[in-house]
Amino acid sequence: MSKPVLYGFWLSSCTWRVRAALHYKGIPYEEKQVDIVKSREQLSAEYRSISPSQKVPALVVDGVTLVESMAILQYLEDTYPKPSLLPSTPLLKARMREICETVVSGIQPLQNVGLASHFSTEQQYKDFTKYWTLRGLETLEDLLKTSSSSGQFCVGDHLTMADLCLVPQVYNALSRHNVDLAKFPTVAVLYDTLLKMPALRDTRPEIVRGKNKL
Ligand SMILES: N[C@@H](CCC(=O)N[C@@H](CS)C(=O)NCC(=O)O)C(=O)O
Repeated sequence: MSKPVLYGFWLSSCTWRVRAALHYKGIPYEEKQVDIVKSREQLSAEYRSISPSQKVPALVVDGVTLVESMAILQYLEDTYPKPSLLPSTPLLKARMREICETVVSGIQPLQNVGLASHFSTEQQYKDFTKYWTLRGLETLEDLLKTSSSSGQFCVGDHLTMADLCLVPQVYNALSRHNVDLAKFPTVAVLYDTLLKMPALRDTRPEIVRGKNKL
């Protein structure tokens, strides 16, 4: 079977979730860059034939094309169960999904680059995206105070999908809005700790940019 091909963008938080899962599970893959910012390649007919939503990521794996980062993570979990990205108990799984949903539904779509052209000015877009980023971080701070018993992972005692959602979104908050993480101490500690883990450290945007000479 040929290597999975990840269609993504180096700076995309949704792509980073999948990249980190592939790395964590030790699955060799090739990443093809789809420039969603400058040349907006996601809007081409060619890319639409890969992803009907014209967004990244998409993963070609096992002879099929999968879209939606959380569906891809679950497929990888089901097909490569070790090491697992799921906690062991029903409660921890629910806690993990609380964190995932807060990021995946409550923050990322409200700061997506695809929204920019729907605002009259760039400042309006920035204010809107910053507002939802800060609200999301406030939510995450409170949720994580309860769910992160170890202080090292969002839930439980190993890496889960929640961590793969949290880190790229916080990275985004810092790089786009220069958010003061002192206001979110639990998030800040987790972010620093998790970003040292190879699955996240070695798949971060600047590494991908360097590899692809972007
Ligand atoms: N729910 C989707 C969201 C995908 C998404 O919004 N991707 C962004 C990058 S993180 C994108 O491709 N934006 C380009 C656009 O909307 O035109 C997922 O989790 O995969």
